[in-house]
Amino acid sequence: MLDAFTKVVSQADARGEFLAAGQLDALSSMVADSNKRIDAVNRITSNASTIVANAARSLFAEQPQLIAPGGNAYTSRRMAACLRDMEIILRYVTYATFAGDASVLDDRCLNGLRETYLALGTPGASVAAGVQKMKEAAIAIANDPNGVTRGDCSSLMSEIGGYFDRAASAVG
Ligand code: PEB
Repeated sequence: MLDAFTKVVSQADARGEFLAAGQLDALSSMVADSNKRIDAVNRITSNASTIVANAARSLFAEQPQLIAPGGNAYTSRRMAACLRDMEIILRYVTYATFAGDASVLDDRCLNGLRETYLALGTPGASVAAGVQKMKEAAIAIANDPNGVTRGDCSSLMSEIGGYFDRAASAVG
């Protein structure tokens, strides 16, 4: 598991080079903007159950076969597993956002997930659709200008969106 700092160090070390000025600049602007990052993580974290529940509700409205008898989220056991999976993915997205690096998401959540869903007979494309819904909801909450110091969060939001896209394309 790497963060934005250890990632740069490990890449430089692999090449036997000192840290480059451009890398230091990028990290120093990340530090300068770190309150935005922590606010975003905080907001997504404290709204996690709403984000998961609304995304799942909207997924089941669009794909009602999932909750019909024989569907992949039919029975409360499978429904619970589905909500839990969405929550796990969202949790790893918050870790990646905090770390500023996708490796924790890749290594501990997405690695092998497609194969797991194949083996379970769970439709990966539906999981991906659920992840996209969480992305919209999470970004709407994290990017809400009310109640925080206003600033430009566009690059942070696209970074966060990228972690959701990565999760969706790992299973979809
Ligand atoms: C991944 N999901 C399921 C299982 C595992 C995961 C390992 C099998 C074991 C179990 O049932 O608990 N676990 C999960 C994950 C990590 C992990 C992400 C990462 C670290 O350790 N069903 C649907 C939707 C979708 C869904 C499309 C969006 O209809 C999910 C939610 N996952 C789903 C379901 C099961 C499951 C298991 C229904 C149960 C499958 C079954 O037993 O039939």
